[in-house]
Amino acid sequence: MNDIGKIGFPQNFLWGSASAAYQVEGAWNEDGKGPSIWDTYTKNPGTTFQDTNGDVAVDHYHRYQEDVALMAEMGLKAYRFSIAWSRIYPEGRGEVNEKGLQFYDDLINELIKYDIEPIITIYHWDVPQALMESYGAWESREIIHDFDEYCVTLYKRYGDRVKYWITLNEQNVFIQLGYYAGLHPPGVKDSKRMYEANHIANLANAKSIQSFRRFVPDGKIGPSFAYSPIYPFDSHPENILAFENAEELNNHWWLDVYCWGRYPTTIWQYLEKNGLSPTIEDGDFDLLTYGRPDFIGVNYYRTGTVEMNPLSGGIGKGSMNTTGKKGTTEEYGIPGLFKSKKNPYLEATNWDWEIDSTGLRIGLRRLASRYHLPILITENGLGEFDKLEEDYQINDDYRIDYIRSHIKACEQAIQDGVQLIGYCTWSFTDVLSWLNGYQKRYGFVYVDRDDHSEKSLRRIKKKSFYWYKKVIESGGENL
Ligand code: BGP
Repeated sequence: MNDIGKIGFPQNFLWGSASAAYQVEGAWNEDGKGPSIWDTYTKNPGTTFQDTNGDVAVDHYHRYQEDVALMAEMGLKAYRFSIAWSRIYPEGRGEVNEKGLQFYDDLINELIKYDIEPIITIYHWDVPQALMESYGAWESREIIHDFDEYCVTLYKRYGDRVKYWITLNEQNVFIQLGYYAGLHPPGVKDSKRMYEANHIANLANAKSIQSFRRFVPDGKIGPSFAYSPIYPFDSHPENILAFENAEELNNHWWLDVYCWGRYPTTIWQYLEKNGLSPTIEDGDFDLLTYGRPDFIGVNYYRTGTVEMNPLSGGIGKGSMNTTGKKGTTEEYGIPGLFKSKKNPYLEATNWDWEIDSTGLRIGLRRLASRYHLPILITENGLGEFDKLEEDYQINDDYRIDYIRSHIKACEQAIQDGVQLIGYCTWSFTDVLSWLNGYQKRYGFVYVDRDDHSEKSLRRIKKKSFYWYKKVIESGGENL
């Protein structure tokens, strides 16, 4: 498909940026906040890069006014942030913490003051520790009710001012890393438990959308999915089959449930045969069909390329590059289904994430044609080492190149017919990267801190800040 004609971006396009509570707020035990699973997990030595944690993070809790003023200076149209569940319910359920609610009230009002559309992420991985202790969090159906109560509290409090809501951020990541790879809390490595927890998260997601219809009838809601469209390594039929397996297991396994309320057939069959399929109770599929979202939230960083992986002697869990030493990622796969393969046509970052703006266009088109829903890009960006020069300049041209090419891909996808609501970069300021510490930076605004010291926490605008400001000003014309 060639690029004929120019449609450009819609007038009300949400030029935004995103963050998550644990990665920016700090104040981990202030104003009545209870601990989350990340507060406790990161205190176990060896779980994160250089044992970094979000106790202080970039201190957004105390500096949100300064951060929002910078967003306003940039001309940002939307800011996506998450709410820390244990700030609202320190014990995960029961008593509400008014100071927690007040913080997000203040943040929302500050954004609105500058005409910045607030986009709330209800859950960005930080389940209250108390719920982990009392019933194993996502491994118990009790969480469906508690999550719903938490959601309803937010809908009632902020539904008058917030139109766009994200339910779960990257369920596919927090479930797989938490219950299969053992890299996120609770550090479990068990496929059966993963599929069970995942089904419960699906139900919680659907229930929260069902309640949303009652309390925020004019709002828009959807999950954010970590979407890596899959490519086959080549046209060998076995590799095409591997591609079908990976696309279905890695993507449709979640998206079909969100959008259609059902699991894809062949992977369901595979799990049944292997004793891994989740327990289904009466009424589950009815509830799942209520969960159809208003839009699909897409977190896009890269594509994945796969080839066949023999059942016997095939590659299993690999290992992730969390150090920024290029080339240290190991291949991973599922024997009998597929394994990952480096794509020879793509450059990669220092963390081995392949850079592929065409992959974004391909992915958006696949989603639009399959699910017929609008799409909101809730994350896209480049994690790299940044250098603070002597004169307080940060010349992050590599980030500008990355975002520019991805915005172009968005424009092309719009021409292709994709209904795109907005584009949020990851992230506005630098933030804590869950497993990669503070050295992996994503922001338009540099934060003066590192893995070992909080330093001054001063905010310094990078070259990309001025560039994105012009992009927004020109409605995406001036790239
Ligand atoms: C997504 C998460 C974000 C953010 C981003 C960058 O998966 O939703 O919270 O961390 O990825 O990832 P990383 O920090 O691992 O580089």
